[in-house]
Amino acid sequence: MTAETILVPDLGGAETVEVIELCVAPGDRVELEQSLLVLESDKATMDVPSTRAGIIKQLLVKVGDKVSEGSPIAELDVEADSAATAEPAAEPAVKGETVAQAVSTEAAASNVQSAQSEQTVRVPDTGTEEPLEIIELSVAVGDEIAEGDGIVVVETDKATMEVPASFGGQVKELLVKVGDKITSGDAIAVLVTSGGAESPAPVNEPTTAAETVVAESSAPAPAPAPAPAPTGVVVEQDVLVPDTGGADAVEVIEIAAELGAQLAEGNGILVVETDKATMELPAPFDGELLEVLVKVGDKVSTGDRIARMKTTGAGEVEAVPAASSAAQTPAPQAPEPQAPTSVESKVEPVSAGDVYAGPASRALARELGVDLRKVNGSGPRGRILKEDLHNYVKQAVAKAESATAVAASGAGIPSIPDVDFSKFGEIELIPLQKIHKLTAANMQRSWLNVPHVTQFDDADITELEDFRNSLKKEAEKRGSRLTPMPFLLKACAHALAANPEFNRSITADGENFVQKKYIHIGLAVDTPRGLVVPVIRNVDQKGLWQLAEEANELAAKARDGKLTAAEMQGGCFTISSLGAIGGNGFTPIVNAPEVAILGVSKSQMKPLWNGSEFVPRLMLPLSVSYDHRVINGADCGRFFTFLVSVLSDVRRLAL
Ligand code: CAO
Repeated sequence: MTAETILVPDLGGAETVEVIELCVAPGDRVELEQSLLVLESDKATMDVPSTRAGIIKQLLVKVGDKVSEGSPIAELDVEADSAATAEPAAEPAVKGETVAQAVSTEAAASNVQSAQSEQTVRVPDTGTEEPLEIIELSVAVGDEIAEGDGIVVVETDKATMEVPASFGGQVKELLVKVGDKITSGDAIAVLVTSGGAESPAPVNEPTTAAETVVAESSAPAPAPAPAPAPTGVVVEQDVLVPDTGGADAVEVIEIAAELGAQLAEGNGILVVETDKATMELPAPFDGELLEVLVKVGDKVSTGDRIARMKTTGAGEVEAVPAASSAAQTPAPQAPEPQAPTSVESKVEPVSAGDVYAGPASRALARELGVDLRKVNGSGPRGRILKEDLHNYVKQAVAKAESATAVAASGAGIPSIPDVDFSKFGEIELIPLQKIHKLTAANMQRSWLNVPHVTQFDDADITELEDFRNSLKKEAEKRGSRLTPMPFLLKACAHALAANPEFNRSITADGENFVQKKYIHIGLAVDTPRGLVVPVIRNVDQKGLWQLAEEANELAAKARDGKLTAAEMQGGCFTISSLGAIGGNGFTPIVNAPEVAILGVSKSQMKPLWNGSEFVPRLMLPLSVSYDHRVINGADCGRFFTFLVSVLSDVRRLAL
């Protein structure tokens, strides 16, 4: 492995550009040409691809940094083979610093054809008298290294460079350590070379020029501004494609301005894209956009006509004919530029022009078939990042799945619109736990499928509470708690037995009722993870103490997240009690395919007319929601009256 430093390539004239996106992280393996980061000038975004395959050792820049040509951006661990084959192209469009030249040797004259010999590796001419700091030792004593393998890595304020061996051998001794400063001619290591090795090159005549790795880019250069119209002249001028930096036939991917728009110099007219960069072709002067001569998908090259604009000068000179040769003449021949003063700079981009994304994101969008205009960008100034696309696709898939579920249930309702709440203030996204998602899906399914009706009534539980309080001590002795819940369970079991239509389900095809001959009742339990409904079996066959124990045990298991799936299945009816929390009443949602549910609110002492006077009675507000496909209002009236009568006279529980 050798360390290579990737530098910022030729920026086509731009001085400093901003790093707006990092596409890789330390530890990532990158392939040749894979994008490392995205740079942005005021005119273009540009991917910087890797010119080596290897592993990212270190990123030397972060988002927001300003870089210019030659700035180091990343260090790569490159396998020797990869480094050897990944020399820059014959005519790299980049310039970069030269990594330390090849290592030389003291044993220049010695012939090592057959015998083993020790040779000292020295620092070659570094091109500077400044000492260079060693930041890394690339080899250890005992390592067999080949010609070209790095021995140490040194660093200047501009670049990190590797000092490679100009001959192979075994490292016998390292003469330097991290932090040492070295200059040309310093001894850095002793190698044992074996027979057959080539004679090393003499000092100061390096044999290997290990060039710094630089990123190559075909990003078009920013557009040179053609000459504007002379003062006082109304001119219709053609807008030409500026020097694209060698990239021929670049594709028009967006029309960024509307016909008739008053453009200020620099406002984008088109967006073009190469495989490496996306660039706006700006208006070269202030004026009105008369015509766009290309469409999305067209290929354009330097000098092609892309639009016509009208500029308005301040003076009173007659208009120059449209598309005259003078209008197309480049700057040097044109009259002295003077910006018209009367033209307002205002761009009304068409929808496609709103898209702000780099080439990597655009390529990914094409691959995924995503319309970028629908994606919210989370990057600087709303730029669309790759992760925005991934999130968009995830949401789209989730929506499609829930739409399928809704369609499958026959509802076909429109979905609630997706709102960007961050527009209105600070927000935080809290991912739904599985249990929340399940509850949401179950509730929605029930709400959409079951025609709900809810009835309300109050049960006089004065005597029930007297009885319960009288049993509290005994409950303590048994190590139990006796709340109103076991009484409610028992009363519901009686009411279900007496009103069998409440102990039914309807088959999915709507053809049959399923009459259950058992009475299993679910108990809605509020837990930190969400709502769960454990089921107590054969409630009709159990006494109050046993029901109290089972309810407490299942509620505790639910809160600890220890319920098994089996413990939450098989319910015929559900009790949802908010009695310990408060409220006068609520409309619970039927836990389908059950057909009814009891809602319990907080008991309250109320004045009750007994025929001759008002007496204080403890009243328990109850509600029953039911599936009107299975149960009629009169059925519920009977069920409810029965339930209330049992709760109001606990002796009836014994019947
Ligand atoms: N009125 C007044 N007090 C009540 C009451 C009521 N209706 N129901 C219970 N209480 C009292 C209890 O008696 C107990 O007080 P004491 O210890 O003095 O007797 C206290 O409130 C706490 O009761 P609890 O909540 O611990 O026990 P519970 O058996 O009544 O309820 C359970 C158990 C699991 C149902 C409950 O803890 C729970 O999770 N409720 C929330 C269910 C829910 O979220 N439903 C909504 C679902 S959406 O449709």
